Amino acid sequence: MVLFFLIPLGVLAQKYTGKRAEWFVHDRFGMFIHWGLYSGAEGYWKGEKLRYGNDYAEWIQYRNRIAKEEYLKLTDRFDWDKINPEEWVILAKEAGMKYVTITAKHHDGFALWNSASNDYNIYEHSKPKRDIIKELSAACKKHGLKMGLYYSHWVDWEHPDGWDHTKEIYGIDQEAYDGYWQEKVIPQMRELLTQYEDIGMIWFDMWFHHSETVVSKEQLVQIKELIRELQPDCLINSRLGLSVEEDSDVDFRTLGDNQLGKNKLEYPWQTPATVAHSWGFHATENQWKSTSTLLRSLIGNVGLNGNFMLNIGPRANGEVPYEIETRLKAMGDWLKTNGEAIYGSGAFDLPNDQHDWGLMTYKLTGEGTHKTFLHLFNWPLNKKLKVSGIVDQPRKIYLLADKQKEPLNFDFNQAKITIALPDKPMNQYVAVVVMEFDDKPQIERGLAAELNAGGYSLDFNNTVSMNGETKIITPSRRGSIPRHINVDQPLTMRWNIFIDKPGDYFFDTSYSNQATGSNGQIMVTVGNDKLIHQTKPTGKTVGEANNRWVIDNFASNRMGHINFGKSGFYDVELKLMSDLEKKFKWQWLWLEPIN
Ligand code: H79
Repeated sequence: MVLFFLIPLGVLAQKYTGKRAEWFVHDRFGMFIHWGLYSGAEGYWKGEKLRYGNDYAEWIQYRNRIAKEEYLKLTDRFDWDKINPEEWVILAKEAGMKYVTITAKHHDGFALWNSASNDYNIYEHSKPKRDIIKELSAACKKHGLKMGLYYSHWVDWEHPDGWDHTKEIYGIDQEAYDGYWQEKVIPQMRELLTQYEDIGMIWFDMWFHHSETVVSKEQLVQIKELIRELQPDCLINSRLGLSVEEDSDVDFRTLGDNQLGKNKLEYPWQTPATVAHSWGFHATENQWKSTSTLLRSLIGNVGLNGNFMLNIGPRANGEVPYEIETRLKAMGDWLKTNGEAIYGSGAFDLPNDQHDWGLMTYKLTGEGTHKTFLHLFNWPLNKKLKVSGIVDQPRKIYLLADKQKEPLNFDFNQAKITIALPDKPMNQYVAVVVMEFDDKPQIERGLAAELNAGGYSLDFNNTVSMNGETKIITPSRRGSIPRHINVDQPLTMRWNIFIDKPGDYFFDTSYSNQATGSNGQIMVTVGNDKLIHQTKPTGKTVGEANNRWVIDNFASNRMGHINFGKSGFYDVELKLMSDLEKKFKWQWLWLEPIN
């Protein structure tokens, strides 16, 4: 008898997902493993540290110009009896990760499996003979995780005709490169795709489009077709050297190393990330990110429809550094309680970073419930949580960590939901508040959110319109000169705000005026009310002592106050006008109720 189980996976928020990538988009979180001969060097060679500020330990052979024969001697440092890939898989599972991608062959060209086509592999050089890919594949199967394989196709420092960056000096022959391709890359890909059952993804690592490299489009198409022939469901990432836009066989886009998402995308994408800096184990690694930083990266990516693949660099005895293990386990604990906000969740319609209390994710469940997840990185001092921009009333609000789903009291007013929070969050790192809706919650676009402690910060980030051509000057001198605009022509900006509590609000504005008297005018208009401010000199300030670090001061100035007679949407208009000769620089507008 065959039993069918219907598992509600949730209807994904993300559009344009190819069938193949559905599991990937749903699962959101995976493990990356960098492990190979370099793990035995630990970032040092003959007493010398790796020769490059970008301290990637897996690059030691290239950076420190190590000859192949000497590099291979690193096998002596491996504890072959102790290494157990199943432990990595168990850790991934404990961390709430759903797949494991290992460096089957990194740039050094050394294969972690019994490769019949090339004897520069672990099986030939370990004692007892080990086939790490086979062992990892079995462990993944046993524990229900998918296995992905990193394969360095472009760079190979072992094969005389593979690419290494020195060939920019000495030249490379296209025909010879194709020799490498046909005698190493293609046969090894074939082995990987046929010897180890289902492969979830092949993760390529060429961080340039092929047109900027020695690799030809034909060579990439050859690989791609081989994958599609042997494992039609296997995912391919964009570091193959082709973009998702130009080739629908490329299943997801890989951003730069440790590059987090900025914008919501409608196709699958991913950030490969490290817990510290290096990918391979490095003896003097010291840039450990905190657990909450890692969680914020995961949540932030999911809130933009992205994925997160977090790396471990085990040692030559197989051990995972304690700093990594503890963080991964803490993330897993958090996901045990809050996984619903990550797995099968994606971007909500409001900008992900609209609120100062944290980030949002969203899902439509299999039962037809719409859930918005509010991820709070700090429990608000006033025990209130303000959500701006949702114009439908939630049917229920509760803490995701609360098994009883005890409803939280809230106030709904047109475009503002104010939630009464309990005294303490129910878990560490990040607390998740769930808002449930019967229908997809509608939103008010372009609303400048009220800050959680009260007040509205209005600037170029949340303006709905800005007329007049101007350039936003990015922060300089280590941020001591903040982001601003030069008012060298009249400018008008507008914001859309929602006033929940009617009453008197004061308006402050920040600018820099380096003249001796007034050098312009700032005008705010709300309906029939106007505030006019003549700029005052703001003087200068100093960044650090004894550094000749003099900065134009940006100072907050009171403009006056305006009465908002009733609750509702308001249009705030700002006009900036400098005097002909002496121009001022403008930064922001702030309004806050007068208690
Ligand atoms: O396998 C790992 C690395 O060995 C390999 N890809 C990851 C997954 C890799 N090595 N180099 N690169 C990727 C590209 C490096 C780009 C860099 Fe930068 C330019 C590193 C430093 C400058 C941009 C800025 C990326 C990091 C900082």
